Amino acid sequence: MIISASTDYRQAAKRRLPPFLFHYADGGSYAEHTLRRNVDDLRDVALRQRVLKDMSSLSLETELFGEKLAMPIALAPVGLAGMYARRGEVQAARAATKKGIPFTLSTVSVCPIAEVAAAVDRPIWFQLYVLKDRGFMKHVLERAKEAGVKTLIFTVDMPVPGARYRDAHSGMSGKNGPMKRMLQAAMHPLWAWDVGIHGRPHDLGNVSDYRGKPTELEDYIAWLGNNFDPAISWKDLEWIREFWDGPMIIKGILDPEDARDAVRFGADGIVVSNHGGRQLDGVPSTARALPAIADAVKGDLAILADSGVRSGLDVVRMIAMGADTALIGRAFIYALATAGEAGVAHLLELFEKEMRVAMTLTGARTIADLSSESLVSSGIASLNQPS
Ligand code: HOC
Repeated sequence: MIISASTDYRQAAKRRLPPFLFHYADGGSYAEHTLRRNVDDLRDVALRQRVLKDMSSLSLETELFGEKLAMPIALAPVGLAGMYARRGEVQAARAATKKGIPFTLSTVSVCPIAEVAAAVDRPIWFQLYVLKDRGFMKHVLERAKEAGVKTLIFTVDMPVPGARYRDAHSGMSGKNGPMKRMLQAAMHPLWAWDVGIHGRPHDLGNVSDYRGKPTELEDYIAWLGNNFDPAISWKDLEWIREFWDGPMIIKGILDPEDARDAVRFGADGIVVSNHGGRQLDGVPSTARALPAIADAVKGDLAILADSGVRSGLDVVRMIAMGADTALIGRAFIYALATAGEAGVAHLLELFEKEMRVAMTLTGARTIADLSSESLVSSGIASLNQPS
């Protein structure tokens, strides 16, 4: 069944990528219940159709931290995105910039910050994890500043890794991982040629830059394993503030009390997110969590939302439920893997068209016009009941 353009790109990406890489992007944690609910719950949010309202002029433009966005979408930080196409982060950043929206570089990218920032004429956003190695965190923050980054997304829902059984099966992790990955790469020569590795493993730009030596996937997995930091607390925000004076967005908020704490600790924004269902399986979908969080903190800081966004309709739904901007992750990764920059550009065009149709038929001329009034109230009410 075709649900959206990203479904088509997903199928194409599945054919093109070695399984360990496809499943790394596509998978979630444990039984992947939350991963599925993200998509299903959002799709079930019913839009309220309105007619005969002269919708001849329509604007998708919005503003965040003084930055103009052609539509309320930013590309989410995705670890290892540069393995999905040659210099993948550069290609995706170019597509986003040409479309007038921000691209967020993950800490664990293939391309280093300076390379991506230099490839586009709009400041990229940068995403940071809390790692035990605070020297590394400081190092990447300095590099981000030098590269002209203004907006920082600080991911806080990864004090421990989620149990990702798909990765263990596919070869992304586990003791036979290296052998499985090598065989799979050999069986996907088109991908190997496209990403330009020709049998060589990938180097992880920011990590290598810090360690002063190439960091290949194997090495990265070991380094990462030692670096998750369960001691993370709100105090870490104060530490980061010493190095960062630009807008700071806390990613991984699912509870209204945490959202209020983010306000109290001086965050400029939050991402309502369950990490795409990749961390704690069994937590609510973003669609279910967002309305209560928006009730608690709307207007006090910027609200971004991700997890489950697969179409322009989903963006409209997120905005109507209280988000200011939606982040898209898997959807752009599938397009990037299939057709590089052109694929991401095409996907963003489709998202824009879908948003235009949805706004025209819900009677919203501007992004500010989208509100709970744009939804059929029973849709939201039923979503707010525990499932
Ligand atoms: C502490 C570093 O977010 C994922 C990504 C990358 C994880 C790196 C964590 O796989 O969900």
